[in-house]
Amino acid sequence: MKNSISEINITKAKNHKTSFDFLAENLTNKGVDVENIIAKLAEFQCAIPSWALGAGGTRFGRFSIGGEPGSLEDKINDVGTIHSLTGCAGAISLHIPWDIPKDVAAIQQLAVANGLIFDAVNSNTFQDQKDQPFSYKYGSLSSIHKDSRDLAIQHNMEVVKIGEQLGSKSITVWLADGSNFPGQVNFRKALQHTADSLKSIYSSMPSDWSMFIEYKPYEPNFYHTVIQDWGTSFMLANECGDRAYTLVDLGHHLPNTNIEYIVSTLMSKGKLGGFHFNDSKYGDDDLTVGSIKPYQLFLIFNELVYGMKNDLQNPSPAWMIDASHNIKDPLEDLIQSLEAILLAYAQALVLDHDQLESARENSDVVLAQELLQDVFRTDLRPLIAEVRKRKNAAIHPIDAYRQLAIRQQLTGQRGTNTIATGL
Ligand SMILES: [Mn+2]
Repeated sequence: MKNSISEINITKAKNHKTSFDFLAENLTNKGVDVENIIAKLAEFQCAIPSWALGAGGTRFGRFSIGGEPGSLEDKINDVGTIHSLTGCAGAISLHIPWDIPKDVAAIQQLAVANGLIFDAVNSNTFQDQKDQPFSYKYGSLSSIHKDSRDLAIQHNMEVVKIGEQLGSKSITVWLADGSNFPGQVNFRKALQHTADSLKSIYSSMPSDWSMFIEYKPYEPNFYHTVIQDWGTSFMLANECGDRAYTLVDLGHHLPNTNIEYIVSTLMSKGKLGGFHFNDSKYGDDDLTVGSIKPYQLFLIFNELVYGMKNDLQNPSPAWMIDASHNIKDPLEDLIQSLEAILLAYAQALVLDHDQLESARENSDVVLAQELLQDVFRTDLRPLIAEVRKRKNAAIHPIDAYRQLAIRQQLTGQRGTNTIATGL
């Protein structure tokens, strides 16, 4: 595929050079170190979850698009394709039990051949599996029923074991636990059980592993969610220990929440461990990153970039796209998401944070806004394209994907009626 991408790049090279040279000169004139930014962008890698490669939509109907991955091997190959085109999707995040590797060595080999590593593994206690002895209907790690709690703890431990074999170093725990009606559960007991269960899982992890605790305000429970916000996650992470962190998922906030402020607070306390990208208009819509609120994404990246430079107590966050819906070709959707992420990251890198700080110190509100919006309204896409070109990825990945007729090829190989395993 690399050869075909290079051939397509040749046809785009002249136009790209004109736009990049123009942008690079303008940025240099403003005092921006373009090469330094290119180097930082080139290092950025974002994990693709194994459940995002089929036509998704977890809540409602699915419309097959043809050529969907029917096995974990297919999914790894699809992420490999995205990585070849974009140069920034060098990791896959597995969801257990949807994607349990049968032959670990073969799966590892396939990942290496695709230039991929295994990022955080994800447990699933939000649905019962076939023949499960105790149900999660009334909760898992928080359940009032000890048998269900123990089963959920055991499952998380098994997920860590599978991750260990693959070289993962972290587990993400997202709990659907909560209640649908007032009076259904005792808040205090549910929270205490959750804390105790998480501590059991945490203490069983290898010493170089981290735990990411995800929060979400509502859904699938609509009255109360045990880990409803960053504060609850932060508190539980602190109770577990140094290697437990909060995970921010962009869609897991009530409308208009100031997510960039949450990011800033968590990083300053050294507790932002993982980050899930998506976009939303109303709730946890899981839309393509940057499709609805690109300015918010830029403001969030400003805090991430500030934190990565200044909050040295915070580890480098584990990045993952957590989006899935049912009308786009998922590979094109993921390529669009990666472009939006890199663009917001580039904008945040180009922003002169020292100048912004001095505007703040002078309470020059107007200048602060000017600085932010000047960067946001500068078209930095040629910068991202240049990073890809230097990595022998596609200057324009969507164009290349279509020119190479990748979906048609996948449909030819896998058939028109395949349905991705998982969701
Ligand atoms: Mn998530």
